[in-house]
Amino acid sequence: MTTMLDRTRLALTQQPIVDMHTHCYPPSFGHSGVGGGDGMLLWGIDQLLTYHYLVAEVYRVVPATELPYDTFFAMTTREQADHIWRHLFIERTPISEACRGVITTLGALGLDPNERSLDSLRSWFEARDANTYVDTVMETSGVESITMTNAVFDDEERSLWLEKGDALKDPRFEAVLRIDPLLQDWPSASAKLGAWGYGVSEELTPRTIAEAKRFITDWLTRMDAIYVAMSLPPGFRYPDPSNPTADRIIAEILMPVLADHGLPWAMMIGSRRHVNPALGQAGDMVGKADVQAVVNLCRDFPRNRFLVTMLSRENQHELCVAARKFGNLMVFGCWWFLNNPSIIEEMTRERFELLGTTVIPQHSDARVLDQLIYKWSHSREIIARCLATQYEQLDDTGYRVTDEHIGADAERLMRGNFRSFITAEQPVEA
Ligand code: RAT
Ligand code: ZN
Repeated sequence: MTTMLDRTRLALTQQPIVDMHTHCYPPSFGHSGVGGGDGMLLWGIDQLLTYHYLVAEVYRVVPATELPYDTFFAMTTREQADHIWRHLFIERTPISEACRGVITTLGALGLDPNERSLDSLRSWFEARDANTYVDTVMETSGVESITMTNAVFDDEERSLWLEKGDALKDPRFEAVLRIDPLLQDWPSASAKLGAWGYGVSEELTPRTIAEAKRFITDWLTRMDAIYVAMSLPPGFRYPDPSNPTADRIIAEILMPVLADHGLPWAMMIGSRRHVNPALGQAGDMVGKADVQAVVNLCRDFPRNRFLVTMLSRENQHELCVAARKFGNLMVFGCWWFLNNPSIIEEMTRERFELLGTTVIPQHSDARVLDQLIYKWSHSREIIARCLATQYEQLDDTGYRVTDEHIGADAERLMRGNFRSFITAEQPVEA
């Protein structure tokens, strides 16, 4: 007999996904090839193994007293991958989520999950062509559109856009203007804007405000960006009496420019950067943040829309309650340290119970293209289980849950809610 879970799983598997936040790029941004290189599209076994989540994990096994951080980071990508493979995959059982992800990915690509030789895996990846491989990964993962993170304050990325412009664009990928330094380090951000030809000074004069808006507009247009994103620390507050400059940047620059363009602001709140600076990208931490800041923004800026994810498990319930109060708030994803099955399950159930289907349950945050495969297959299964439970409970009341209901919900959750939120003319009234 076909169970509710079978029906839900089938609908979710058949539903193409819009992945609303990744760090993946099309081959036009240059690609790493197998074993390393300078391009921005990372793919293949060596990149999968040197993912910063796994760098953190290998330092649990071989501490810095045995392998100093700078020695590790001076090694080639291939040597780093050898080290991680040996300690996390050969000498131990790869049970962590990030380790299992590599195994899931290999299996889904038709490779042997029991393979112990990296050489033979490398040969398989070496035979792929990057451009065709993007299609292979999208088909295997069920992702129809990949949303990039386009950091304009990153010199490498900024020069690429200036040099190649439209030649970077690839219909499989959509751009997002990422501008963390604007709020996190205004003195240096304003100096950069000045150097890039905008009449911006550190003081928020009317001219600075107009020119900073022009900067954002120029880059939204250049990239065809579908929203603006920032990662924010746990201490982020709005209003923030200790940081009146940040309050003004939000109120006088960001909110008006986004309202004019009809685009949302994605806030990723709760990352405490560089608690162990020597670990590089792997050295960031989580901290509990302030949901009231989100509430204040949603209330004070009804013409704006906010896509919000928070990194601390402790913030999730309060964030769901906030979303019940404001139609211009869309909760998304199980971010970074929350992207683990036990927590995804808890958060997804909580969201379905409090918000029905008006959420974006997941984004992949993939940094390596191939990760789309495991991040989505692991999450899709959990979302299916959580959704099937809701349907079963409805079914128990005598309500008939049809395949049409299930298909429509799958569409909303995996694509439609995001698409309508980024294109909505006006926020839905609370
Ligand atoms: O999840 C990650 O890989 C983090 O390193 C961050 O990139 C985070 O997702 C972010 O976008 O800031
Ligand atoms: Zn990210």
